[in-house]
Amino acid sequence: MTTEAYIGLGSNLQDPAAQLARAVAELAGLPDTILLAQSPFYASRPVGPQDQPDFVNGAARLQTTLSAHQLLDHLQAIEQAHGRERLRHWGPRTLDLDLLIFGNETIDDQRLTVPHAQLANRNFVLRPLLDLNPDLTLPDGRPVSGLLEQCPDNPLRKLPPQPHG
Ligand code: ROI
Repeated sequence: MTTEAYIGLGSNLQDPAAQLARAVAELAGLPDTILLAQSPFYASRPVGPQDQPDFVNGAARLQTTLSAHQLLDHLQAIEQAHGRERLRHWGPRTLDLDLLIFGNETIDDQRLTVPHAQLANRNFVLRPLLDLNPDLTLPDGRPVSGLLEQCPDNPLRKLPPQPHG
């Protein structure tokens, strides 16, 4: 079965935009997966603890025959390869890859909550999703465009296109 999946990317350490560009290239290289599109990248102040650098965020749209859990395994392997350390909860990180949306599937188990639990509260996730697909809806039918209207506004600065990672 082929599924369209949306991945959220975030970083605020060690040249964040370059981390994201490299991660997008790595997503494009995953087995049984095609990178359909990548969003622009956006810089913003951290949501949560303020004593850390600004984040860069973006999103990628994939087509895959992997299962959601197989895809998660690959995302976690890419995070590890970027030297990810989670120093503290809601703290700085070299690379965060979140499985935001996986077709029309709703998943809630020990490893995975899809759609992502914090999606609706984070404009740095919703804005790039809408760049990828202005008509995107969640499995419960809610349009992502409506979520963005309701979402707290943390100002986003669109970055110029990055060289490929
Ligand atoms: N804030 C922003 N702007 N971007 C993120 O990706 C991000 N990720 C997080 C926390 C610390 C919650 N804040 C963030 O995990």
